[in-house]
Amino acid sequence: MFLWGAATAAYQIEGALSEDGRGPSIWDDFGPIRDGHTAAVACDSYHRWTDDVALLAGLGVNAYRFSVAWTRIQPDGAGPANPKGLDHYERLVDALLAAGITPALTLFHWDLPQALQNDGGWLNRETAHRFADYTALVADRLADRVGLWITLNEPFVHTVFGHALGTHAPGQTLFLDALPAAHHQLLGHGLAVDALRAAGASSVLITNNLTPVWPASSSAEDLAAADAYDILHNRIFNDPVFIGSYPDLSAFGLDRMPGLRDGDLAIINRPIDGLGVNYYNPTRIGAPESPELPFTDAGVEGYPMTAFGWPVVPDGLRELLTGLHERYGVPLYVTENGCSYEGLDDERRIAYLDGHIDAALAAKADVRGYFVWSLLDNFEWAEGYHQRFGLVHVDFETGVRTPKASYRWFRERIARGA
Ligand code: IFM
Repeated sequence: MFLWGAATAAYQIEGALSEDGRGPSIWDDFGPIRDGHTAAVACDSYHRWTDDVALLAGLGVNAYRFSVAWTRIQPDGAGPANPKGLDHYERLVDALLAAGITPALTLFHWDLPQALQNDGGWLNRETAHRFADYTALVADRLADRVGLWITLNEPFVHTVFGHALGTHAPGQTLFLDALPAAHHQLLGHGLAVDALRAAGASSVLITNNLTPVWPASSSAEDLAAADAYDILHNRIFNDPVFIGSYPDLSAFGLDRMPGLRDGDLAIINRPIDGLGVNYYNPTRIGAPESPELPFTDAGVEGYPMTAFGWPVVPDGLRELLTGLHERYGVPLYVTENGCSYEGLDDERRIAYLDGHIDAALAAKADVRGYFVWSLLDNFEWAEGYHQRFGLVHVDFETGVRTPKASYRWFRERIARGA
């Protein structure tokens, strides 16, 4: 069955940051966030989750991708489960199943327990083991009902924005010294796969944020720079999972992946059931202009832009999925695709989604699902509430949800089938 879905993430929609024993996460006090916005209430989905399920049922999707907040399960990132946290997600899962919707559960969508950050966060190898412990707690309760498990969401973005550039929590500016955070997330992924299998989980994915990389020209310098960027953005996060090795990092002056120890790759390379692909736009790369990095972002021009300033290139999704199929040969799920635009009559979102769905279905690849980012307008990280990605408008003063034109369009598109 092809999965038609919508996606969200706990920190972006739930609010209720101090309720039912939830512990602090690295995002709770992070700043700066545009206009000082906070996720204290967000979409209030911790309280309004039945409204969300009703919206999903009305949309006609057969899958919902959401994430579990680690700090609701283990407030300090270790130790026994907080029953109220597990109960919350169990109620959600059961309500989805009752509505005929497959739960697609992401275990880590960036809201690391602050207590683990205090011990070094993902730069500390121990965090990978804590992640596996947390995974086991969730899987022991829900493995019999969750149809699709996603270990990590976008470890590239969490590494680069959170640890290299500091624009996301935990706000570190380590540049290439951030790479151990990538390796430890991937190690955590592999250990979590073992925990999921032990609990009887069936379908397990990792979700990566991926981009087709276009060289700015056919010069040798631009081609080499594009290759280096492809390694950093895409292959570091895919190759060890599906091939069992890291790509050559010599373009970054490294002879091996920082943090890598004997035996790690066998864990990271545990067999899984496919790759989750989050696609937003291609990247155009030219030769380096400074000695720090072996590439420069040359910008994609000549395409319409979303409100976020991201180029709209539907065919990039076909190119990406086809290339992933050729390199890895695994089932692919588009676990996020969408755009930020204002307004309830969101014709530009409809055009965006229509073009990207056609592109996904045209790929020469085994594509098994497509999830819109996002069901709801929500807390867009450092942008606060400024970027609206939802099929459903949320009034952040009142929590009132109003389906947009794109919601009605997506329902009809789903009914037409894959
Ligand atoms: O909102 C984010 C999401 O959390 C991860 N993928 C990209 C989305 C849009 O920026």
